[in-house]
Amino acid sequence: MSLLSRRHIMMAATGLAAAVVAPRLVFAQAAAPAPAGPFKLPALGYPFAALEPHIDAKTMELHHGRHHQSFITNLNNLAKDNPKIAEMSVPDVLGKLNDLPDAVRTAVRNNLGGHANHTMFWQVMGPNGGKPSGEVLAAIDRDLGGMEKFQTDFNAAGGRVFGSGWVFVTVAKDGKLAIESRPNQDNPMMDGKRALLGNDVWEHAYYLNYQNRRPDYLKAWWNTVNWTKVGERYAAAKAGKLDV
Ligand code: MN3
Repeated sequence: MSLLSRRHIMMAATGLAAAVVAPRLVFAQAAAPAPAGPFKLPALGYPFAALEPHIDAKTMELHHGRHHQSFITNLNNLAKDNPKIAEMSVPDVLGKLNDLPDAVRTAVRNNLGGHANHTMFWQVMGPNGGKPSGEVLAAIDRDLGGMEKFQTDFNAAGGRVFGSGWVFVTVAKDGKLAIESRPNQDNPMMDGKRALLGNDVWEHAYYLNYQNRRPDYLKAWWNTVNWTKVGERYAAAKAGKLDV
């Protein structure tokens, strides 16, 4: 066989191999994105590594891209037969879970609660946190006994969550703050309140870096809090305009 014809056969074989492989690649690429739907994963707003060393990049990548994305995917599937969960505001759906059909109530509670909790979580963190000031600092002094007591009490409440859940600072309709924990993906909107800020104490939020040392994670987390954003959330909550 001449060199030329041998090359020809090899090229043909390569082409054949590419033709066989190509559809699988197309399939893999098409399968990866979330199914289309009204719910979208909110952008993180900062790089995965921005909160290091307090929260490592891998934890952030998995937490945002896998855990939060799974709530979005589930919500888009739920919305196919229950479009109202996307048409109504998040506080309206979570505040009236009893209005939902029995068959989907728990799934909406978990997945829309999870979506709301994580959307808030990404917002209240950031690389340039600053310090609390203005009205939110005054409210912390008034309702939570000042910053030092507030952080001590919040960490203690987060440590007491048994299993999976969240520790929040809630805002009532009159602007009053309180430290409250919730199990699973429950959110203060389910009780007509709003989360000013909150920390995720599910193990996936800290296990890669802190393993069983949840108290260390709770302490370090304060270094990630974006107080500018928390101040904005407090103003929005008082104005009745905090939707997530
Ligand atoms: Mn989480």
